[in-house]
Amino acid sequence: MADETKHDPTGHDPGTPEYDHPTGGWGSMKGIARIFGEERSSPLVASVLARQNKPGGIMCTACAWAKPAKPHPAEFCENGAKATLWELTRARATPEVFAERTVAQLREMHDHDLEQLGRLTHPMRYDAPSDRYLPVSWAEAFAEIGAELRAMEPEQAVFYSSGHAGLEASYLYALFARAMGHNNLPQSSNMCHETTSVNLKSQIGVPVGTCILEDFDHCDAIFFFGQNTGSNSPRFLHPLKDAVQRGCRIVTFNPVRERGLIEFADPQNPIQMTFGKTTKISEEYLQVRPGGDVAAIAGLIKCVLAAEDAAPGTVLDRDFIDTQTAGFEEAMDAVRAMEWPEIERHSGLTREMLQRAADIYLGARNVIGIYGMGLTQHVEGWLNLGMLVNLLLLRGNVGRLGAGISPVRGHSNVQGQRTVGIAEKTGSVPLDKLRELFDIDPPEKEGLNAVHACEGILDGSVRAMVQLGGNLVRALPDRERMEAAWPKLRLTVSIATKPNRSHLAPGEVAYVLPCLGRTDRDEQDGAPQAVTMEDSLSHVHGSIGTAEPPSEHCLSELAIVAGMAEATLPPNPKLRWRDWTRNYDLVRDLVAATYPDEFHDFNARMLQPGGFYRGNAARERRWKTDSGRANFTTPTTLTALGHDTVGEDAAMTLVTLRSNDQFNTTIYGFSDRLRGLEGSREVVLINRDEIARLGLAEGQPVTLRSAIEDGVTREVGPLAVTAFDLPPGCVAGYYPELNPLVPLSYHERNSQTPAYKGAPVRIIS
Ligand SMILES: Nc1nc2c(c(=O)[nH]1)N[C@H]1C(S)=C(S)[C@@H](COP(=O)(O)OP(=O)(O)OC[C@H]3O[C@@H](n4cnc5c(=O)[nH]c(N)nc54)[C@H](O)[C@@H]3O)O[C@H]1N2
Ligand SMILES: Nc1nc2c(c(=O)[nH]1)N[C@H]1C(S)=C(S)[C@@H](COP(=O)(O)OP(=O)(O)OC[C@H]3O[C@@H](n4cnc5c(=O)[nH]c(N)nc54)[C@H](O)[C@@H]3O)O[C@H]1N2
Ligand SMILES: [Mo]
Repeated sequence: MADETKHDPTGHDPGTPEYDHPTGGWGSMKGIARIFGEERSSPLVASVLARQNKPGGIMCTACAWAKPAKPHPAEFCENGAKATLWELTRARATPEVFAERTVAQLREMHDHDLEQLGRLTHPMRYDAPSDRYLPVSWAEAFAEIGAELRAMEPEQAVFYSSGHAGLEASYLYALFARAMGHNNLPQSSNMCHETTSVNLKSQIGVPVGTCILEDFDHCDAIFFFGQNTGSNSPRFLHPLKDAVQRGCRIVTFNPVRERGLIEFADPQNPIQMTFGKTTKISEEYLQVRPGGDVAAIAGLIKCVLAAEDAAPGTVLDRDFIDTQTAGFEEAMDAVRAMEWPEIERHSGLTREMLQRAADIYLGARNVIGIYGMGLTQHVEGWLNLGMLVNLLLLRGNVGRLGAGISPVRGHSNVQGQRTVGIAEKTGSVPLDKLRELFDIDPPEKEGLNAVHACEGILDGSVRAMVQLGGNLVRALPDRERMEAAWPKLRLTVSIATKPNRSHLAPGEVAYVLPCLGRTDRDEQDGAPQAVTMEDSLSHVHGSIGTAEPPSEHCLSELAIVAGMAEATLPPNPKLRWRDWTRNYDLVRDLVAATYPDEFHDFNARMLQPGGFYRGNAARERRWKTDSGRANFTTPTTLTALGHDTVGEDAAMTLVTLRSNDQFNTTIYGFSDRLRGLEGSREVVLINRDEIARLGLAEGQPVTLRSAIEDGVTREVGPLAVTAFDLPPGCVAGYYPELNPLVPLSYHERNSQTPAYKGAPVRIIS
């Protein structure tokens, strides 16, 4: 089925991509300037950007990369600036804008144009007879949402959050769910790093990475798997560049040659900017096949074991292995049993390439392993992580300065929301504390994650979906099935800054509630309020918005959560929603009372330069695992894919990518500058030899069809065949356009993270 939101503003034929310029540099400045022009941002922009990611300033609304204690003069990147400008637009999606269009007409608009309507200004309620959103008062909205939620069983409601909202609103949102009687608190990380939260926990006892910024000053080598720094966490390029300049060696595994990991021109460095001098980032860039990291790391481990066999007692950290780990022998036996031809076939890399990479590992005293969606969004994602942890454990590269594992998180507060209780699993939530603090009876039963919530929407057992940020209808797998099921929900509520696709699949009772963004001034009782977030490296920062709010009717996320909670729950003198809304310090006191080890003196510490560190047990070699040690993982297969790719008739592996011009489902524009792809997102990228092998021609329109046969036909097209430097056997294209091709059932084994990087598809010409 063709995507109804096709959009090619320039009519440009994507052709063959060529981009050989470094990341950063003047190109990134132009990217910012274009959004600046287009977005009609307010004149405040310059002052807001100047405060971005500085102590006491505004923490970036885009990614979760760390905020250093000593920031650069401009501590923001191209994409962080775009996110800020997107939020500071002067365009307004007013009731008049909604009055001019039916929801059916809005559905004809491209996602890019939909968000371009601007900031939401009024609470809106869907009116089915006119097929329009009409303005309502906050009092009416809260009263009806409360009545609807009270009328259903608590477990029929799902409270989703995208990782934007601050720790204060998030803490109250989770409290609201538990006071109501459910743990249905799925989060964007269910589609993202849930693989990390679940599997790192069982492997090394923590659900997050072990590194802090200081480690990047002391590492000798970095092994980089499936994370596109140049587009998705560009500020991380600074410590990477500094590390390289001090002699650290970087090895990258990625099917795509991502510019940011090849070379970098520092926009903060006038000499690099003026003379075009750049820093080469990766010493070895290995174009692994999608899902081939298991085999690639198996190859590295075999090389390490061979080195130890050749010089016993000199290579492995035996003391560490013997005293701190479990499962070494069994895991290593399984790796030794793997044959090189199989390793080469699955990884797409030669033994020589892997030996060169292993030599870098062996030559380094301190090694950091970095990863992103390239490892997590696979059926056997647990094994991707398990193999990376195995590699690191062999030489004691976890829990000491300059070494460790570092997942690069997505949304700016995605990690923190989990920390303060947004969790469908109650294991790490101090329910007793909640009982004691609030006289409530929080349920112990595990709630629904994103995939389970979708199953509930499909089978009718879920009746309400509240979204604190985000755009689930676009972000989820199996989009066509989910979009069709959404309107059967009794209640849909979206707390959002801008209109998006999820608003166009209204439930029987549907509200879109406009909230303040992080850049906006948030005053309560005449006093400016701060909100807080936790970065990828577990540091917590305060953020204070200063921009004029888009309308007097926008409420803060915290006020909206509190308003809904008050309207839903029976009166309870310990649930002081109104007081908490007036003063966020009180909410931080609650967070501190609930999590005293990590958040003591929260109010006093939140504006500390560089943020305050929440600590990490694995970093101190305290292993909170079942075995009480760091666990080696025994590999059971050589690929992270859930399907086979051998044989003439084998399905292709679909990798869904983010462009450099989007933040998740928010499409800023149509330039994927760093990959040399311009003009259209309706493309399927294929290796040139594969195009010939399959008898296709460049530019030819084709349809992709899912190769999972479960009675559902999943197709997207037409997509223009575009030659691109990729390993054989795979195709790539853009998220979210290709989401209909990923079945809901095709997910990581332990965490149900959708396998967005490894779904099997066929090309239909
Ligand atoms: N500008 C911008 N910044 C963002 C976002 C955004 O959309 N735009 N999104 C935010 C969010 S929520 C997240 S989670 C992060 C996502 O950031 P990343 O983790 O970088 O996620 P992706 O861009 O989806 O894919 C990462 C890389 O994985 C590679 N890859 C695909 N399959 C494989 C594989 O099997 N093995 C290996 N080794 N590599 C593979 C791809 O080529 C790609 O370079 O970024 C955050 N930051
Ligand atoms: N095929 C494929 N699908 C994927 C992925 C992939 O790599 N491939 N990646 C997955 C990943 S990693 C993630 S995290 C999810 C993302 O899924 P989501 O987090 O659900 O989606 P976003 O696109 O980040 O949400 C964008 C919307 O958030 C709202 N918004 C923006 N700022 C704010 C704010 O400050 N407050 C509030 N309340 N609302 C705000 C705006 O209305 C905007 O339209 O997508 C997943 N889907
Ligand atoms: Mo994400």
